[in-house]
Amino acid sequence: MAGRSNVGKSSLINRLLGQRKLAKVSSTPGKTRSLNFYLINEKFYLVDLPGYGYAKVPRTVKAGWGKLIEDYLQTETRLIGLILLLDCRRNPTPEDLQLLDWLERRQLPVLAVVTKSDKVNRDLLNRKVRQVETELGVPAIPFSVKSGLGLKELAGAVGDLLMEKNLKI
Ligand SMILES: Nc1nc2c(ncn2[C@@H]2O[C@H](COP(=O)(O)OP(=O)(O)O)[C@@H](O)[C@H]2O)c(=O)[nH]1
Ligand SMILES: [Mg+2]
Repeated sequence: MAGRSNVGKSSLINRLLGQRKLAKVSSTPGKTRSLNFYLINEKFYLVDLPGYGYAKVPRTVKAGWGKLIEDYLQTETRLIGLILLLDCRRNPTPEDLQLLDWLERRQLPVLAVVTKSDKVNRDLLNRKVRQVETELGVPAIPFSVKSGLGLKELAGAVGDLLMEKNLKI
């Protein structure tokens, strides 16, 4: 799972796994600087990549994060896919596109999740989902931890991915 700081990644992980405080939800963006591995049912890891795009982080630290993520995405042989989170009120950033670039040669499935969908009306949301699909060339689903929108679809998509790898729990 990847996405810029404050996109709602920790909230989504907690909601997806049904645990209130597994991943730390912060009001201070840019806090998580490492990869967090969650072993699920002793079968597979959900990997929480460090957030990016937080303006106050020094350039050298930013470069370090980029390298960390690039290395992980390009060399982790057990990686089976990427879920990229995007805020429904923002446009995809160069960093978001960079992640897809790093993965391109590996031809792994990518799913975009449009977060905080409760913050905009349905029309805007639908337009955003289509915009993301067109700009990024990957399927996108709207999601909200508040309303639960997209939760079933996301769980289903992850389940399908695992099933393909015979990792179905
Ligand atoms: N309204 C709304 N707020 C959300 C949603 N998801 C996350 N947030 C809020 O966005 C902020 C950042 O969330 P967090 O999960 O820590 O983001 P992270 O930095 O990507 O891990 C917190 O204040 C969350 O409560 C959502 O679906 N709807
Ligand atoms: Mg977080």
